[in-house]
Amino acid sequence: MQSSKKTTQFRKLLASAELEFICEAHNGLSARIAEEAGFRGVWGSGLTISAQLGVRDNNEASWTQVMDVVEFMADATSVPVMLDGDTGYGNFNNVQRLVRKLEQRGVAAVCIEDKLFPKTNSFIAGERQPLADIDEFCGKIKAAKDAQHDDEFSLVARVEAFIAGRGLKEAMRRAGAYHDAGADAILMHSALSVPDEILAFMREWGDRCPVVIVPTKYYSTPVEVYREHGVRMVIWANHLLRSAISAMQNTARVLHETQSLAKLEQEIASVSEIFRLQGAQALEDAERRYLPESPGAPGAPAALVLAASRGEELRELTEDKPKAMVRVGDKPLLAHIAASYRSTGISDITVVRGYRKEAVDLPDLHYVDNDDYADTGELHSLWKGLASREWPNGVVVSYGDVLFRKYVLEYLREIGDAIVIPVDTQWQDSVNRGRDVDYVNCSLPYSRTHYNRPVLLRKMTGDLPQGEIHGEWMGLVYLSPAAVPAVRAILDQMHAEPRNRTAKVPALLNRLAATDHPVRVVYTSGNWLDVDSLDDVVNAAGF
Ligand code: SPV
Ligand code: MG
Repeated sequence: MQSSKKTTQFRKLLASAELEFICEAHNGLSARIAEEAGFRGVWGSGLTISAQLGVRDNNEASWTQVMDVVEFMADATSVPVMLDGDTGYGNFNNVQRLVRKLEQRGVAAVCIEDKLFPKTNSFIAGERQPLADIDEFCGKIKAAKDAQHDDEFSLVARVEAFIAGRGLKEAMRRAGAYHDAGADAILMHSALSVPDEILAFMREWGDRCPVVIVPTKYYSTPVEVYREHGVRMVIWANHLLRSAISAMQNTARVLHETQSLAKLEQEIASVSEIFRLQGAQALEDAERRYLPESPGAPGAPAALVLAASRGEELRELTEDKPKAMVRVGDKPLLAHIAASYRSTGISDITVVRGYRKEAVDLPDLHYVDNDDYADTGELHSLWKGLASREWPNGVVVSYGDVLFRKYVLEYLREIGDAIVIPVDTQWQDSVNRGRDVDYVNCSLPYSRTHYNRPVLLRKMTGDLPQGEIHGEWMGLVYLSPAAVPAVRAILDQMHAEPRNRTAKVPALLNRLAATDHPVRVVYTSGNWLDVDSLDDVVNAAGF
């Protein structure tokens, strides 16, 4: 349905054999939220559009200001929007211009009501609800229908007879006249807390043309009743704004009272959810398509990401793809890692893939395959990766399941040593998490006062006695241009020893430390995440 013109989509809703529901929205964001929830149409409510502008529902916002809002709503959605056009903002002439402008801005339908400009919201004081002259209003309807260029644009005529206390006879008289004047549907409104007026009208009206209702006041009636009486469309007319108001009032109050974000953070939408709703991912994709490939910062090292293993611990998530391609938030883990590299000017990124290698297909990355992934370890992938090409500017090696903040990369390169690893002093956090941890013992423990003394790796292993642990390796290694050939030579030696076939990267780092290749340690604190469990996948989305 979504592929047809919005005016056609709206027509189909009016003609549907089912009872259809459309939902209020008051700006682009709320319109998108309504569509995402599944609504096949959006109501551009006069009440809530004016309210979100901070003015009354009395035509205080000019019609062009309303038009600007409804244009954002139409742009933000692929389902049709019907604007609540109040009384049409003037006479027949103003209605004609309104219809043409709505068509130009992608709005599928307009509803106009038979009251006088400036109107008053239907739920405010019945005696202040003077009705329009029937013939004058019929002239507006005819003018609107004559003005539309697209045959499928819909005009809904809203009858306010019940709102003005004029009863069923007047409601019938008006609905009949508006139908004869060419309205595509009748919106019958009622301010009672029971649906009696609406149901009485439906019994008299039959199925002469589609009827739309707004059960704001008679909200407790089950929708089945409307279905049985032949109502075609229900408008939930103000509920997104009302829920937003409650949420905002609570947030503002708690923030003001507690001066703390701690409690709220869990309750409110994340910043990345805002980005998602704004369509940030589509822009990122477009940048890759339309912007020239970033040459990377001059002299920047390359990156080598080891992503050949499946990650069994993520169970069904890794049935058809390796861990590196599991979605975290809006994109695969590997895309987050590539973005971290690119943000520091590292754009030459090579990925060693193995398990389900065909699923590792992000653009603008280089690939090396470790087809022996099933019975080899990461050291084998590293050996293959380093052997695949030259690394004239050096290389940062990392894992396909480790997220890190970009400052860590900058830090590694700034040190100036040939081989540098980051070590997290917050290693206690990892105890009892039941995952593989690489504990590190160094030449000096972390010291706040001697933070710039060079520290070297002595030993890295998962079963270091607690008293010897100085930190946890973060899974990154920087190799300077000069270090690369030396490391490759050692990897060649290690590769020749069969027991190293399943070895991991710490085996190399221990070998380097034990031979004449100092491994410089930089102590850091947090700011990385090893995705080892389903919980980690969820946490990583907020990283
Ligand atoms: C609106 O949503 O602005 C409406 C419906 O016109 S009501 O507020 O019930 O009048
Ligand atoms: Mg209104």
